Amino acid sequence: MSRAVVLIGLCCAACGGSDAASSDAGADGARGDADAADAAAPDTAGASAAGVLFINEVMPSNTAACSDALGEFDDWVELYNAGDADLDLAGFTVTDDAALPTKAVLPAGVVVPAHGTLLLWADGQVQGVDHLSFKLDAAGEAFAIFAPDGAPIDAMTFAAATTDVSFARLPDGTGAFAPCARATCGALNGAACAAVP
Ligand SMILES: [Ca+2]
Ligand SMILES: [Ca+2]
Repeated sequence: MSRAVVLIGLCCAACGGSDAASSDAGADGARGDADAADAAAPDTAGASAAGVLFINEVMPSNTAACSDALGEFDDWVELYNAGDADLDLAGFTVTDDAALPTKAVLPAGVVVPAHGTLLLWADGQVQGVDHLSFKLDAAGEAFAIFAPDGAPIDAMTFAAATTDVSFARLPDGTGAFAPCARATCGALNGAACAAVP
């Protein structure tokens, strides 16, 4: 509680520095006057993800829809952040097994941008922070995501999948899952999935 510390704090508060923003995680009430530094700092509070973060599209059988950075056509799950702040998913868990909610723990560096999407590759391969330790079952199963404290964020189940046809929410985030023959990997489902041939 030295005088120097107090002065530094006042300085940060006065200039709206990012240090102040990062120390008050979850201070959603202050977002109204957030500056550029605040907007750039992902929100790591699990509670803020509820009702904002959604499983948006899944593809359990992929041979031609889209490939990962290594050119592999693997299973994938698309997350959608309907909120106004980026969501840092470090410590969140995902699973395809209701009995194992912590099957895969998302590492640092997994961020879903505000009003944007993030693709997670369910390929069982060690190829980056956005690759999961398990694959999806094209015969049908489930996918769910939980906050670091175990609070359920979103969950869905899917029936047997047709190759290169995803299950996509319409509208994004809130709608029901329906087969989508024109999958939108990492992009909003929008109108592309509206027409099923
Ligand atoms: Ca892969
Ligand atoms: Ca999509």
